[in-house]
Amino acid sequence: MINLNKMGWNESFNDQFKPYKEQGLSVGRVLKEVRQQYSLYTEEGLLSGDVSGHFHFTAVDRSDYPTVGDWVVFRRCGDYAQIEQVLPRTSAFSRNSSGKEMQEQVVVANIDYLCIICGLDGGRNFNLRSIERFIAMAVEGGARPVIVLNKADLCSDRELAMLQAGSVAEDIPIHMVSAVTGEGVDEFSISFEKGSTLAFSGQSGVGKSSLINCLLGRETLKTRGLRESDLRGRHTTTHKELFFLASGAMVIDTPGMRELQLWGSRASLDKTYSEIHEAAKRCRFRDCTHQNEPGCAVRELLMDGSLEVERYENYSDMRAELSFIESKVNDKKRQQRKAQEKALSKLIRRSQKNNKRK
Ligand SMILES: Nc1nc2c(ncn2[C@@H]2O[C@H](COP(=O)(O)OP(=O)(O)O)[C@@H](O)[C@H]2O)c(=O)[nH]1
Ligand SMILES: [Mg+2]
Ligand SMILES: [Zn+2]
Repeated sequence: MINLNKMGWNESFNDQFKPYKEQGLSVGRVLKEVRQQYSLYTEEGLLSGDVSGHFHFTAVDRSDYPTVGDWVVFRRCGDYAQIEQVLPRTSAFSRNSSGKEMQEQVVVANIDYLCIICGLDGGRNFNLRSIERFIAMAVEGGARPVIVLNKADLCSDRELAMLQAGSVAEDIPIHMVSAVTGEGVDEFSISFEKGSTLAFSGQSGVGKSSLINCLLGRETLKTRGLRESDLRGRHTTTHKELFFLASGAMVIDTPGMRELQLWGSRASLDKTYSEIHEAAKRCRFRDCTHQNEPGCAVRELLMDGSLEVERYENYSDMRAELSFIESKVNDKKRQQRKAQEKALSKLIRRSQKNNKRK
């Protein structure tokens, strides 16, 4: 029997699972997902499976479906797992799905740390504004952000890189590593507790898969050579997958994304931009957008130079994006509520008619 605790199983998952256990169902963690086919790690080893017909029927949103990192309840049919439930997530890293419709896409679930991987190869793989977006999404989803500056071997001024990274991230750990020379990788790996789950995120080409290979000490993941012309790595990771590290932690590789499409609410910016959040309390208007209102304390920070213009602009852009998402999500909820009310009143009318007939 495999001990689930090594995979991050805990008391609270156990409590959630109890009623299902009594019905003779089993539980496992999703290690891999390829087109809705799931690999599960269970007490009895690896199983593959997919969601049951009942699951499809009751799922409302894409985010209801299992994703890598999820704990799922399943019915065992021989060597096959029929997934019936996703246990409530303790955290999630989500983005806005790339489709037309605004929808939450849960990239990975139940992660303790979101590692924001950057590449110090002099290109656009080290971008403070992009780091800010990832930090906001880590906070939004309930994971602790960690900054990883990879390709240290290519960096001519490490001190400067550390300073720059530190400027966007108070109190966030920063690691300087190289997946090629292996330096910094051990220190990085031992900084996470046994049984904790990390997710690697960041643009494609920053070295996520290389770093995981380095951590695993073998060539498990495919990586590909750089195109000399633009320093960008080619996109080779096509699915998410969870790996076990010798240190006892787990790490999930994710396909890179050119730009992180935000998901969540404006509140997720408060921790990322704590100095703006603090100043905003002193703005004259409570709903100040910090654009051109009189008595705006945030713009005062800008004027006296204590808030960088780029940082402020990134904040404003993200705030606008998140406001838009919030309003769309509210619209959707309102529509759903309306539909429910309509169905309910129809039901009531019908029963009143029936009563009259009696
Ligand atoms: N010089 C150097 N190259 C690296 C390092 N890490 C990754 N690379 C290279 O960067 C490219 C992209 O790496 P990959 O792991 O596929 O990036 P991913 O898209 O984030 O998974 C590959 O050519 C790697 O060999 C590093 O620490 N130093
Ligand atoms: Mg990759
Ligand atoms: Zn203001």
